Amino acid sequence: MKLDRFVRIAIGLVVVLVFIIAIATLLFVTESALNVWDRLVTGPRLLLYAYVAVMVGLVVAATWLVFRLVIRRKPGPSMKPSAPLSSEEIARRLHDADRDGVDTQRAQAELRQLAERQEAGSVHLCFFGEISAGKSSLIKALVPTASVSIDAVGGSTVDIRHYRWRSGEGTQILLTDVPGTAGVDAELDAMAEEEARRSHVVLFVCDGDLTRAEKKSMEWLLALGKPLVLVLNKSDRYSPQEQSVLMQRLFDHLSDLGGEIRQDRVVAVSAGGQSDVIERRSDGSEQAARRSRPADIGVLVVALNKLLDGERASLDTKRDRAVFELAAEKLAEAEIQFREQRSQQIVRNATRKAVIGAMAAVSPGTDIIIQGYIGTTMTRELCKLYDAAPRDLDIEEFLTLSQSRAGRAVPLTLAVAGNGLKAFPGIGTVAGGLVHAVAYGLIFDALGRSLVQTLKKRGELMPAVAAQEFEDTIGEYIETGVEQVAKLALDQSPAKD
Ligand SMILES: Nc1nc2c(ncn2[C@@H]2O[C@H](COP(=O)(O)OP(=O)(O)OP(=O)(O)O)[C@@H](O)[C@H]2O)c(=O)[nH]1
Ligand SMILES: [Mg+2]
Repeated sequence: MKLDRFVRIAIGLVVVLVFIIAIATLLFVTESALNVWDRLVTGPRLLLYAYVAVMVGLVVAATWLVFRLVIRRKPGPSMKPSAPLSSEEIARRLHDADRDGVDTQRAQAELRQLAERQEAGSVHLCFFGEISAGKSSLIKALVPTASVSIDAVGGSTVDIRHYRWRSGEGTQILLTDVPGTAGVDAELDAMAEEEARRSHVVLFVCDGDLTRAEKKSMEWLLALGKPLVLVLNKSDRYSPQEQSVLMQRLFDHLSDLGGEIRQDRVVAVSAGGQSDVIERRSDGSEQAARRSRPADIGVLVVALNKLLDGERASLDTKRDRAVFELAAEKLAEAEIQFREQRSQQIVRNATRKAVIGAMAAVSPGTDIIIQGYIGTTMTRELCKLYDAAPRDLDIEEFLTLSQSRAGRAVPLTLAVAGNGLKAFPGIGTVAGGLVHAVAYGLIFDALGRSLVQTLKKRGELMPAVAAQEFEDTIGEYIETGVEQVAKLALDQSPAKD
């Protein structure tokens, strides 16, 4: 109780003292300021202006410094574009990526192909649908000379083929036959989806009510802004009543999924195709034969002519945008790959430097310090790679927090390092310095790899979150990294033989 009272009296005295100092300082500062001001207003004008200018300059400089240190810089708006991609925007992104060393070839190829198609000026229709819906048969019905592969067994089309067709109005049309989706090969599905995106109009071919997968594909295509005609093929298999019920259902699906509510966007046709029949001859013997079914695609031709007649310019704009988006996606994929490789390089570099530094130390201590040049440089480079713009304070805080986490893991790291080195034949008794160097490298390797994971997930450096990720994953990373780091240390070690 006595001590408590003593503490309170002491605090009271300190408060009084602080107040006295504050009042004295205020008086002193005010007096000096007024003195200076009096002298300035009575002195030459030029001196007054110069003085005020210097003061303003100092305030601006201090504000800028505080801003840089404390306020988080947000990544540029280019990260989340809301407006549709323009050709200038995609060209700018490609240029920047090229400059950074990203492999932009696949994205460039999309734009090159688009330019060629723009030049040719033809309208591009893509037949899209599940396997065996009758896409190839429809093309055959439109272009009888086309050599399309048609088979009763699903999956007869396994690549992309183009056929030329001239519409009633004389428009040059490129018909694209693509592999059917929902087969066993996901790569073929992706191929078909890409080709659909490159086209002006998609003819979504089905042969009955839509399956769940078909509805999903259609929703996705419509969300891309792709003009779409839903074609019910094989209508010869349905009675007129069945067909009208089916058509109503398809129309409802299309409008549910956001398609244009127009009667000529859903058509029922028979592409014909071929069927295998058993023919009975006059002598009573039987023989297998292949017969062509009659085709009836008149409504489709009318719908297409109407669609191409009215909307040519807007079709071009939509197609161009879809290809820009596709190119942007390919660029994004290339960027992810680039970041993956580059981040590994940065972490490997930092690890190597840490190992070399530890080996050069005259007497290795037991403490492992991750602040300092290597840690800061690695953190900054990784943040830059992932477009995170951390404050210097964040980097420092992250490293300080990670330091305490690493400290707790040191005994484990040293043990793992020692064991890891033993796995290399001919090392003999492992020297303490080498174990220490491997442990040091392992900490950097784990720190870098965990930071990459956080940056990938969050896109920014949040010190506490990143340090937590480091703590959660350090055990796993030192186990998986030990072989590589030990090898690296042995390569650097003069006593490796
Ligand atoms: N009854 C009937 N069968 C049809 C019609 N159109 C196509 N077929 C048959 O449907 C089967 C598949 O036709 P394809 O044209 O190969 O179908 P696809 O959509 O190109 O198939 P994949 O290329 O494998 O995805 C064949 O056996 C055709 O004969 C039609 O209008 N009526
Ligand atoms: Mg086919």
